[in-house]
Amino acid sequence: MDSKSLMNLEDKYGAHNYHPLPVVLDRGEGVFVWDCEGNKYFDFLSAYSAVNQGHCHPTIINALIEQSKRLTLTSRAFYNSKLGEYEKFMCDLFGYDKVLPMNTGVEGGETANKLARKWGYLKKGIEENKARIIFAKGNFWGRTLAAISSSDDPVSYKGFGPYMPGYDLIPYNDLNALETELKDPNVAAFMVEPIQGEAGVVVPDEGYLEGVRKLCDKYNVLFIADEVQTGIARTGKMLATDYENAKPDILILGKALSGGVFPVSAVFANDEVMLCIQPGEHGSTFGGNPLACAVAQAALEVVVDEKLADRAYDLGNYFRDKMNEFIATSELVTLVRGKGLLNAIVINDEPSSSTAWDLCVKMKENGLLAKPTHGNIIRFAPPLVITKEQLDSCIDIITKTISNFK
Ligand code: IF1
Repeated sequence: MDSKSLMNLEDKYGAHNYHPLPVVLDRGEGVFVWDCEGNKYFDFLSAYSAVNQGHCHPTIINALIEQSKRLTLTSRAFYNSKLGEYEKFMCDLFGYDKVLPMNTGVEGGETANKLARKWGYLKKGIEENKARIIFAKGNFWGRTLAAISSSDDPVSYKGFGPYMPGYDLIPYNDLNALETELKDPNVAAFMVEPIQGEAGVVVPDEGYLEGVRKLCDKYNVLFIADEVQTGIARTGKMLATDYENAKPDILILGKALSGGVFPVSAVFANDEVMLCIQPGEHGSTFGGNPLACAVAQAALEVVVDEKLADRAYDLGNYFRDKMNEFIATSELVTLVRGKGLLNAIVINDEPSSSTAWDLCVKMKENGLLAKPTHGNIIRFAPPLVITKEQLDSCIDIITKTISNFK
C-alpha cells in the first residue's frame, strides 16, 4: 500500500495518541530509513535515542534470530539459561551489585521508585506511607499514572488525576532548591535526568550532577539517574553521569539498551538497595526473558566494540561547532545545545508557532527526519554509527533548509 492509504488506515483504526510527521517508514538500515515510495532519509531522531547502534544492526538482528529459534519466554517462574550471564555482563559493565530486568523505560522508572520507597522504609526508617520522592521540573519519564504525577507539563498530566501522592518538584539545575527539600527526613530519593531530553535537551551546569551526588550523600537520600534517553553512549560517554563524579544509587536504562530491536530496560543498584525487594514483591511477565537478554547483550557489545561513545563525543563537538558557525548568520535559530549526539536547536519564534514543525516538514522533503519538542525546539539525535561525511550531508540539509525557509 502507498503512504497515503496507510496514513488513512492509522487514522481510521488507530488511537489518535500521536501526531506523526507525514512520512510512512518501511525500511531502515544504519542511519537511513526509507518510506513506502522508496524515498531515502537520514534518521535524525533515532526513535528518541533507541536506535543508537543504527537501524537493523546485523549483530543485534542475528542475536535476535538465533535466540528466537531457541527460547523466547519462560516467565520468571523458572530460571532461564540467558539471564544469569546477562546479569553478570551488565553488572560488570555498569559497576553495580545487581540489576532488575524490565521492558520499557517507564517500567524502569516505576521499579526505581518502588525500590526507593522500600529502602526508605526498611533502611532509612521513614514512617510507612510517608516517603517522598523529589523530581525536577521539566522531567519526562513516561506515560504511567505515576510518571505523569511527577510531571509539570499539563499535556502529560491534565485529565488523568488523581495523582500519586509523595511526589514533589523543584527547579532543574538548582542545588539550593534540592538541599532545601532533602533536609526533610521523609525524602527517600531524588530522581533526575542528567540532561533533560523531552524538555528540549536541557544541559545542566557543570558540577550539577556532582552536587546532586554530594547532597544525596549528606542527607542519606538515593540519587536515581534516569538515563533511558541519555545512556548507552548517546551523550559521548557510556552514561551521561560519567561526565562527573556522580555515580547514581539507582540507574535506569532503556531504549538503546536493545538497539531499538526489542523493548528492554534495566534498573541497577547495590545490594543495600536492591535487596529491599523480596521475591513476589515486583516483576513482569517479559522482564528478563531470554530473547531480551540475547538482544541487549549484543546491542551493548556493539556499543563497546564500535566505540560509539567516543564517536558521539567527537562528532557531537563537530556538529555543534558547525551549527554555531551557521547560527551566527541565521535570524531563525537562536542556539544549539547538547552533549555528544544528543542536541537541539531553539527556533527564534513563539513555542506556539508552527515554525519548528514547518521546518521539520521541509527537512523531510530534503531527506532528513527530525521532530520538534515543546513547540520551538528541534531535537537532533542521529544513530551514533553516523560517519563524518554523512554528518556533513545532514548539516548541509539542516542549514540549507533553514536558510531557504520563508
Ligand atoms: C512517547 C518523549 C522522549 C524518556 C526518559 C523514561 C522514558 C522516556 C528520559 C520512558 C521515553 C519517549 C516516550 C515516547 C517519546 C519519547 C520521548 F517525547 F515522549 F518525551 F524521548 F523525549 N525516561 N521517552 O525519554 O520510556 O516507557 O517510553 O520506554 O511517549 O511518545 P518508555
